[in-house]
Amino acid sequence: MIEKRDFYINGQWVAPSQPNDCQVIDPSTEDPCAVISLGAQADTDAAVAAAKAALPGWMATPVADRIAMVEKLVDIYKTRGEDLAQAMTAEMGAPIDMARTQQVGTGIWHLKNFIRAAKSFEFEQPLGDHAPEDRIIHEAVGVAALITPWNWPMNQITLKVGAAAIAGCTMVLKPSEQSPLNAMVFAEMMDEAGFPAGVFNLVNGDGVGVGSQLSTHPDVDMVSFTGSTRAGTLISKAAADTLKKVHLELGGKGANVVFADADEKAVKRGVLHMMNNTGQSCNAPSRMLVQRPIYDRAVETAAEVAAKVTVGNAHDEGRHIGPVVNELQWTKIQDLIQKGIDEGARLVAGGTGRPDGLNKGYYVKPTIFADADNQMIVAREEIFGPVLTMIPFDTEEEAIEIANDTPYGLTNYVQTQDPARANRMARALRSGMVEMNGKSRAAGSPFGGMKQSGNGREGGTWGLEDFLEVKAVGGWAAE
Ligand code: TXE
Repeated sequence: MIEKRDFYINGQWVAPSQPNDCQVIDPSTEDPCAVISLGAQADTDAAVAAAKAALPGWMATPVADRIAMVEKLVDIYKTRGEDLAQAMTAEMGAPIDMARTQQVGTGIWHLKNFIRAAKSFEFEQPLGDHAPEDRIIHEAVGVAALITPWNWPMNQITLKVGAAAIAGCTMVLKPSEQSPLNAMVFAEMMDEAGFPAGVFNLVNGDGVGVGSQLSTHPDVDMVSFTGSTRAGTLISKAAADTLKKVHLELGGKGANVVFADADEKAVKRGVLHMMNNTGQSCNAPSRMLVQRPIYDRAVETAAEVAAKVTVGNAHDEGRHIGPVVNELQWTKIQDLIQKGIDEGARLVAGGTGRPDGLNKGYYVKPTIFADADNQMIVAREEIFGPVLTMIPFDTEEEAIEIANDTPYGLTNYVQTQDPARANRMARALRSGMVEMNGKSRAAGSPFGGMKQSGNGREGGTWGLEDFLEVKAVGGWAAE
């Protein structure tokens, strides 16, 4: 079994201040695959102190040099893809082929987008022609705590580390205790890239320990968090006493609005999108709203597509979905599927229990509910598993009302071949992102939510700005 107890603090791998072992469980087998340590206050303090000490030097490093370090990181990343993929497959159950392509690929993509955005970003600019002596300076927020989840771990880590590093922030990363191994490979890459000691630190730990120690720490200037709305609320409260900046990327309950004139692949595409990463994506299109004239056919198609989605061990190559991350999530998903049945949604594929032949491992049946009402629990709660809820609608107005009737506002989807309607929908939907007709957003597009899906944006220029303060200078002398 892999033993990785050390933390990366001030440019070195150091032993934890006190023993506190934690097993990492492989969800494909339910067996432990590694042991790590959970940090204590002394470890958090040491990491924050290192980041604080490194801050002035890193802020004073020219932006071009900071960008060059991230470019070096990209080169190293390309050589460590297999290590990252194997780690994610073992600890969070991403099927190996999908881990190699999607999970690993997303990290390079984000880093490259930050490099491109930073090269054209004006870190200093005049206020305007009317005020030649006024200058706007964008400078680092300071010491940033980066708290990340397990579902798209390299995606979330690079979105935060790439932006923070180029912005001039120093940082302490606390990855999810469910998926610490890929983060430790990433720390090795940061070390190899040669970031100055203290710029990047990693302390493993859980939410109540290192997570809340970082959120309350007086020397942490900002927390950038991705995870549950529950933890996001706790972090906001914990950070309030020191008034640190809090950036939150939380859950979602996206609507995928399929109009009667949608292209013929729309339903199949929506089901497969929902099942990707075993449904463990905050932007999953988990409510499919279908216009009445094509509703019955859409339900049949969805059930057929779900029945063909194969489930299997994440270490096996090939196209299938893996287990969900852990027993807690498995049990939560089973409860929610049962609630859907109890509330009277029509189960047309899947259901409770493990798929046939998979008696060990956190496997869930690809599940489709039809004829749901938007007030049912399966239409309101983020299930975070391979479970799709289908809801019929008649008019465009009704679709907008149902889609927006949720506490979340992350991503919504629209399927129609009427361009005017597509654009009306894009304006009417209350979410940080809207994607139409199977087209995803381009490189550098901002990722983030409205309402209880959080605040701030990640990726590209917007992601960079989240780690920057805006300083207004009056009386700037001409040099
Ligand atoms: O998340 P947690 P969990 C949603 C999804 C899922 C649910 C629960 O609905 O079913 O959350 O997942 C750290 N202070 N998402 O329990 O607890 C924790 O250590 C500081 C959506 O695994 O939010 C980990 O690093 N930190 C989501 C991170 O928060 C705390 C991705 C995420 O764990 C903390 C994951 C605290 N009090 C789950 N409590 C998305 N937006 O993509 C926990 N943490």
